[in-house]
Amino acid sequence: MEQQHPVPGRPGPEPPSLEEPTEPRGPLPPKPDQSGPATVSPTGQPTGADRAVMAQGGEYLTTAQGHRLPDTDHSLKVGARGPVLLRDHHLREKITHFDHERIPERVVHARGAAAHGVFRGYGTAASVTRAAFLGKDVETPVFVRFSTVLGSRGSADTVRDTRGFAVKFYTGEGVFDLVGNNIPVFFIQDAIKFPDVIHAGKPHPDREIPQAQSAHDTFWDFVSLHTEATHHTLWNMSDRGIPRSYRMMEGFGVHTFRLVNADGETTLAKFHWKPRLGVHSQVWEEAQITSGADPDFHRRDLADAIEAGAHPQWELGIQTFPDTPEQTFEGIDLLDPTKIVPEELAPVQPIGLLTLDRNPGNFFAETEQVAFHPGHLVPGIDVTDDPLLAGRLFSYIDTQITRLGGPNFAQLPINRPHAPVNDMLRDGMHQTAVHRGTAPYRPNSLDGGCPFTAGADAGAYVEVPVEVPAGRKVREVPASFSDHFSQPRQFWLSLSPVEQEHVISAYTFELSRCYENAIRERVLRTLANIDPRLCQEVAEGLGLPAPEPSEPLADVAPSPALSQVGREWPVAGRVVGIVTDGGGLESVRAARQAVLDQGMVPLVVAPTGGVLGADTGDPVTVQRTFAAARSIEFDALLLAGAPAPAADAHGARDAKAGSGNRSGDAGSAVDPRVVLLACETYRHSKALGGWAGAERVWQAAGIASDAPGVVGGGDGLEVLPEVVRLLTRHRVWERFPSAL
Ligand code: HDD
Repeated sequence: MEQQHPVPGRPGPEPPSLEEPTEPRGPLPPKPDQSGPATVSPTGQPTGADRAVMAQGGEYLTTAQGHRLPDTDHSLKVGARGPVLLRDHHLREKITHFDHERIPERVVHARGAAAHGVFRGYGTAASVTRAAFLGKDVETPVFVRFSTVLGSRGSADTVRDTRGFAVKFYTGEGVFDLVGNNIPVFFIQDAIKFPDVIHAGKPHPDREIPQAQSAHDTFWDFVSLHTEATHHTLWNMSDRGIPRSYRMMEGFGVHTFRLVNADGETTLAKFHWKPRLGVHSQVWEEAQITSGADPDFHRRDLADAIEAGAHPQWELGIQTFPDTPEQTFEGIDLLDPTKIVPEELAPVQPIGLLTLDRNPGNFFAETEQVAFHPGHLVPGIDVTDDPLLAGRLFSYIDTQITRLGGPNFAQLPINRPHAPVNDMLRDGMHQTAVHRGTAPYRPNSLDGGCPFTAGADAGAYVEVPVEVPAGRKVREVPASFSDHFSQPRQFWLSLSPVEQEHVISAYTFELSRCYENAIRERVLRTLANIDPRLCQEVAEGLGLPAPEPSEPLADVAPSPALSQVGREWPVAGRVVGIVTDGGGLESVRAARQAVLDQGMVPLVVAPTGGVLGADTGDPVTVQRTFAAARSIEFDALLLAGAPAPAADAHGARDAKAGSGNRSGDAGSAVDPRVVLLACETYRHSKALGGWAGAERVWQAAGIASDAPGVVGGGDGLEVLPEVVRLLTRHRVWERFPSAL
C-alpha cells in the first residue's frame, strides 16, 4: 500500500486505509551498521546519505536526487487513458534501478546466512602466535557467514552438501578472514582443479538440474575418476553432509597455516571451531522433508536463536605441529588438504570463544556483500605452500571484482576494516571515498613523504622468512599426495554402526539417481578400497556385483573424535513440540514451563491457532497448528493426550477411517496429522513423551509403547527428565537402523 503524506500547497492524496499512519512519523532509530557512507560531500555540505540508507525512516519519499515525490504509483500520461510519457524521470529512474538490483550470486557458496558477534581470545596461543586478537580477553567484532556450496541463492538449506563457515575478524591489526568449511578436508589437492570439481557438482549444463545436490552423473563421474576426492565425498555422504543446524556444526580452516610468535619462531597449525551445542545432524528423510516444508530451516534457526537470546557459541582451537622442513606430522603430509590429523594424535587446544549475538539488519548489504579472502591475514598468522591455498589466495579477490562490480568492495560497510585504512588505492568503479592529497604514490615529497611504511615492531605484516625447498619447475605432486584411501578408511572405521548405515544409504541413494551404470561401477571400485562391507552393501542396494579392492586395505586405527555418537551435549536451544487439543491445559502449562527451565524452546501445537484457555486467566498461546506443524521442526515431541480428528477438518473423515482401522476402534481415532507427527518423530529416532491417553497415538502410529525413547507417564513433569536425558544424546540411537 502507498504511504503518501500531504504536500503543503497541493491537494491531499486519497484518504489512507485504516492501517496506514496518517501523519509523517519521525525516522525509526537506526540499527547498528546502517549508518551508511560518509555524509559530507566534497563541498563540505551534509549529503543526507544517512537518510537515504534509512529510506523508510524519512518523512517524504524522494528520487535518488533528493526531489520530493507527489506520486509513485501512476506514470505520467496524456490523460488517464493516454500514452505514457518518456519524460517521466521518476518512472525511468525507478524501473532502471530495479532492473539492476541483482548482483551476480557467488559462483560457489551462493546460498548463505550470517550473523554478527564477538570473539574473545583466551591468551593461550601466545607461545605460538603474536596475533594480538588472540590475547587474553581481547574482544574482536566478527561477522560469520554460513553457506551451502552447490546450490543457487534460492535453494534449500538442508540439502546434502558441504557447509561454508567463513569468519571475518575485524581486528585492531586489520581484517583476518578464516574461510573454512564444516568438513576438514577438500576434494582436490591443487586449486587448478577447482573449476573441474565445481563444474561437475553444479547442475548439468544442458538442463540445469539437479539443483543444490551431488546426486547426479557429472558429480559422481568426476569423483570416481579423481580418487583424491574420495575422503571429502565420504564425509559428504556421512551425517556431516546434513547438519541439524549451523549452530551444531564444527568448522575447519582445512589447510595447515604457519603461526609466528613474538620471537619470530614458527609453528604449523590447523584451525578448528567446536560448537558448544555439539555436532548434530538431521537424518536423510528429515532433511528431504525439510527442504520442502521449510527451505529456510537453517537460516531461520540461526536468526531465531539469536533473536531469542540463545547466542550460538564455538570455541576456536588449534592443532599445532613442529615446523620441520618435511612439513609432516606422524607421517601425515600437512600440505595435503585431503588429509586430517586425528585429534588423538594432536589434541585441539582451545584459544578463544566466538559468540554470535546480532542478526544482520539488511541481508543484501551485509550477508550478500560481505567479501571474504583467505589472504586477509594479521601479523602472527601466515600461509604454507599448500597448493590449494595458493590458488585460493588469487581467486577470492578476483571473484569479488565481478560479483561486487569493481575493486572498491573493501569500502562497503560490511567489509570495512575497523583498523585505520590509509592506502594509496585510487578511483575505480564505485569509489565512495573522497581522497585528499596530491601524491598517492611512494616515495613522494609533495605530501611530506606520507604515509610511511611500518616495521614489524610497529605492527606491520611481515611475511615470515622461511626456507623454500629448491627444485625444478614441474607440474607434479609429492608421492605422499597419492594416498587416497587410508584416511577415508580411517573415517569409515571411526563411525558408529548407525552412522555407517547412514553412509551406506547415502551412497545408495545418490548413485541410484545416476543414469550411467559405468559411473556406479566405478564408484563401487573406490568403495572397495575403503571397506568391503561398505562396498558390498551399496552394491546390493544398486543391484550390482561388488568389486574386489584394487589395493591392499590400509591398516589404520579409528579416531573416535570423528564420530558424532556416544557423547552428551547441552540441550539448550533444542525445540520441543507440545501437542494438545486444548484439554488438560494444566499439564501443558507445566510441561511448557519445564521445557523453558531447561533453556529449550517449547512450541505448543494445537488444532487451530490463537490461545488456549482464554477464560482461565492464564492463556497458552498456540505456536503451530496441526495443519502447519511438521516433525522436522522438533527435536523431541510431547503429547498431552490423543487429539481426536476434528469433525469438520479437511481430510478428517478419511483420517478417522484410517486410524480407526489401525486401532480397530473408530471411536478412539486420533487426528491423522498428530499420527503423522508421531510417526515421523519415531522414524527419525527422536524422543517421544506422552501422557493422558497418548498411548492411543502410539497405537495409531504403530509404535510400541515400550520402544526405545518412547516415554509415558502421568504428566509432562514426569516424562520430561527422561526426554531431556535422551536429548543430550541428540537421538535415540538404539532405534536405528530398523526405523529407517
Ligand atoms: Fe572457496 C567462496 C571455503 C577452496 C574459490 N569458499 C567460499 C566460501 C567459503 C569457502 C566458506 C564462502 C565465503 C562467503 O561466505 O562469502 N573454499 C573454501 C574452502 C576451501 C575452498 C574451505 C578449501 C579448503 N575456493 C576454494 C578454491 C577456490 C575457491 C580452491 C578457487 C581456486 N571460494 C572461491 C571463490 C568464492 C569462494 C570463487 C566464491 C564467492 C567468494 O569466493 O567470495 O572465490
